[in-house]
Amino acid sequence: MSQQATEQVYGHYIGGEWTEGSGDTFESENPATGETLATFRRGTAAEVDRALEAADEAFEEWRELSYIDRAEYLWDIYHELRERHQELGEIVTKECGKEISEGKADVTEAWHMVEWAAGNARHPHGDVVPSEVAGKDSYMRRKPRGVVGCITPWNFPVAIPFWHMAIALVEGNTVVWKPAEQTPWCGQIIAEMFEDAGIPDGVFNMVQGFGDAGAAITDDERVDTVLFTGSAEVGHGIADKVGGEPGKLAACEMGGKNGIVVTENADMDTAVHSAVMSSFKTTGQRCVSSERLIVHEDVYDEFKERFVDIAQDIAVGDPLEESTFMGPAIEADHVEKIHRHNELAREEGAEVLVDRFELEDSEIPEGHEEGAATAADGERSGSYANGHWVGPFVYEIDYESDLRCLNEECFGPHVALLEYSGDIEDAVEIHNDTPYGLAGAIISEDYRQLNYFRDHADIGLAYANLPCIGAEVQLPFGGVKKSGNGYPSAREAIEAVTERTAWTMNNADEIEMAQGLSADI
Ligand code: UN1
Repeated sequence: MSQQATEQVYGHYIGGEWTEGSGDTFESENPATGETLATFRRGTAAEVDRALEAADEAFEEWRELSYIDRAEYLWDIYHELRERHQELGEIVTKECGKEISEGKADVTEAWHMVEWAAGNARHPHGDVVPSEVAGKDSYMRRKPRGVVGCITPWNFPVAIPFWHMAIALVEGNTVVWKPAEQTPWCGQIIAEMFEDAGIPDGVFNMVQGFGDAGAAITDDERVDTVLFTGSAEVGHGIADKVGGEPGKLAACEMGGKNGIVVTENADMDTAVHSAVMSSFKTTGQRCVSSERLIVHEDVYDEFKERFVDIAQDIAVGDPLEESTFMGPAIEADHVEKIHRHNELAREEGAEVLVDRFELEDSEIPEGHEEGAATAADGERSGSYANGHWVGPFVYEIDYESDLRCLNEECFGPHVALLEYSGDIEDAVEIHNDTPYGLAGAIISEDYRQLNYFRDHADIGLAYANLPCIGAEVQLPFGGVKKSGNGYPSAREAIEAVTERTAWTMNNADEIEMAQGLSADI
């Protein structure tokens, strides 16, 4: 599949073959223009069943290959991702609305993960463990768990599928993957890459579709591990259901209500820059985006003035233009959701500092045809008129523990400024006061404050003097509290997709037991 939309209806990749299946059609839409990119088939329980059967059947042979042979297929994909960087970056941008440097970074992150997982195939995969008994050797060996179900989100439509699948496959599992329903085009392209790499039939399977197809995967007894990245609502359902079944395992990474602490001795340039990046990149639609800025009273006014100035002017626009900072929101329903969060903050007493939720017509990108942007009757026209545009919403509010606006994730360019007084302990108390615990940052020149934050912030990803977005693939990516239930990426994902065997071998002629246990009969 290329850059051009076609009349074709795209289906699923199951057992090494393309199939349309029996489901209804749905469309992939460009969130900046509302235009249809391509048409796809919705996966039904029947397609999921065939995909699971294919994955189950393929497992026995796939697991017998060496790690290095399995990784070979991924190296092919690694090269393809690199060669098609620009093209794929543009496709990511067209399908999920991220501005182009982010679209390309998504592809870069994908090949980084493939490189990490495939390179890992040349590392020993276990441990040598000493024995109490001189004649014995003990090892911890890993073996694949079997069929891994992967459910991935739209905001990283190329990178996150590889977080899950590259690791699962190199470790010897087979995969059934459902891409997000908002980004099926990226799903189609990734499936074509696996096909081109010649991966054996049934080892990799892709079923397009919605939540019902996802549930058909996660609920099936043939699935041994579920790797999920997405909303807390869906992730908790999966964690409860799958985690509750003996022998099954779920590693889920979910949302956040991430905070940045700016202390009294922060460097202001670093503070403002980090907060802007964390709050507005990807239009606030990263699970690691910040929605709370917790700022010391001594620097509050200066920080507020500078942050608000930038939020007021930040370039929302055509995501294919390099000068754009924020593209559109993903879809109309999401615009509604962001609106509800903005209104909730107002109802709870927010002092609104920036409200660009409804962009002026003049702020909507002009489209490439003549006379675009605003027609004479005041209605928007032009190719971007139907985009899902939203701008920054910044408010200040007196911190109170149970305000919903400070506890519920918006997943948009919606951010609260909270003024604190006192010490780092007071800031961290506010920082930790949400049900989530994914990412956060501290901006401070005092190493004691940095260390305190590192040790006491209830989060999985903590940054010092940096934005709280942009983690590298070799780090564990996951959180605590409502944000996490396992880590579906990097080294920790290996734990989720492998079983451990403690293998103890006797090298002596006699049997000698540990713990002084008598071996006499
Ligand atoms: C997400 O927001 O869903 O750390 C993933 C980052 C990226 C991954 C974000 N590497 O910002």
